[in-house]
Amino acid sequence: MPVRDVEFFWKPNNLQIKPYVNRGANGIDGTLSTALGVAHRNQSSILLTGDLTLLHDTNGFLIKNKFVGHLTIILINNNGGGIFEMLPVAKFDPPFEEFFATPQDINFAQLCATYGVEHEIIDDWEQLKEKLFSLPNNGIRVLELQTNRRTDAKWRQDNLGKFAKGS
Ligand SMILES: Cc1ncc(C[n+]2csc(CCOP(=O)(O)OP(=O)(O)O)c2C)c(N)n1
Repeated sequence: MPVRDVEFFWKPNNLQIKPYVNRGANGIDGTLSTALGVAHRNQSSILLTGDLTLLHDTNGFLIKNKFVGHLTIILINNNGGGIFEMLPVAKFDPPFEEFFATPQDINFAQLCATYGVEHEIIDDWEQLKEKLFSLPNNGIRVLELQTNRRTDAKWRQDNLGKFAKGS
């Protein structure tokens, strides 16, 4: 959902941010490597990603020793595929959790430590803004926001229609 949320909520502005979207044939694979490729020898960059998408490509972190530049990864960790909560099948559990949401219960602090990547849990918006205000020049870091995919889906279902009608 992160890329869809950006489409819904990112207001036009003149900040000169260059967005890249890893869409391809809709695959979630390779997203981390794409972001590292974009950030390599370039401006400090930010990747906004879901947990399953990041997990699909964690070995992308192995380029770390050759990577020149900075990448901040904003990880929306809702423990599984939040996108599937938007489908009618979400009402049917089983099989929803095991076969659609596929939560992996990963401790990202430990995972990042394995790859020698910085990791931090973000608890509030002020903390996030502060972290993004001025990006470092080097290294890779993960800023993890823990969210609840069910609550988020309900919020979208309750509110997106209203915004579309402008009421
Ligand atoms: C290579 C590949 N495998 C599986 C899928 C099916 N798929 C689409 S979205 C998604 C879940 C993504 O989960 P996450 O990155 O945690 O984001 P969220 O849905 O929670 O926003 C999956 C498995 C895909 N698009 N590409």
